[in-house]
Amino acid sequence: TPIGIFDSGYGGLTVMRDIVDELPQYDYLYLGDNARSPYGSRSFETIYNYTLECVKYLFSQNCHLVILACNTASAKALRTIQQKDLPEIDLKRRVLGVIRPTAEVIGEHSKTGHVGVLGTNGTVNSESYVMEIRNQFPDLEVYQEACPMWVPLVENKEYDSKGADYFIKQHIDRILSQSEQIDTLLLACTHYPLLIKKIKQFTPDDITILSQGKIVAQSLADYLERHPEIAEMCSTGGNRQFLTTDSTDDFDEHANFFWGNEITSK
Ligand code: DGN
Repeated sequence: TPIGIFDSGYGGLTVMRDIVDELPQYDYLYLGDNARSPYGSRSFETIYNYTLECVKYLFSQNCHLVILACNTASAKALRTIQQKDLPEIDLKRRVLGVIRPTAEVIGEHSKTGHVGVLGTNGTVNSESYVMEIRNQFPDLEVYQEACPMWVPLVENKEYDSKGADYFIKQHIDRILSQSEQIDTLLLACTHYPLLIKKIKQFTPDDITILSQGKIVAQSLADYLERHPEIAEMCSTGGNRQFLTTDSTDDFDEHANFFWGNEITSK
């Protein structure tokens, strides 16, 4: 059975890229809910319902393990799905997100103990990162900034424009103004690594910028090692399949920017 990877749209492909690099042997089935994306500013109820529906779909396609490669879905829907829905659906199925693995290592990157989290409105308002990071590193100070303009900059291919300069500088300045001691900035959204060039341009050199793809991939590798019974269920053929809830032509046209190669979706 393939490992299911879910995202609200294209963004999860940046996470899947790193997962596939780390664990190329497995089969993967990606589902992008492009018809209803972006999730970033939607309500808790809506994000939860959409995410659950997509997770159930991946289960129906035979996935036993599903990764929510979307920060907004991980922030709003993961806990309820793990605690309430999975026991009702099938005790053997697993759904993992991207927030806990990132929270588990962020403290190792900071010397000052002051870290900044950049994400969508949904991710920031949920306070999920603040809670998860405090669980792992109780002494860490966590600052947050929602950057609602950054996803549209990427999706409209405006990442290299003057307009991008304005909005990227605005949010970097805002988060850094919360504390002079911040020495680590986490890009807690699937799209932000694609803005890395400009983010670096507006961030002082002594601040570490963390993307989460590699962190999530390493954490999944560790998880599969610790849970051989789940790893055994995941088929190893090196297949990658891509599904979208919207037009496959649009998906194929835009997805290569996130994936790095041509994609033919279904
Ligand atoms: N994939 C979303 C995230 O990581 O938060 C960003 C896109 C969106 O739905 N807003």
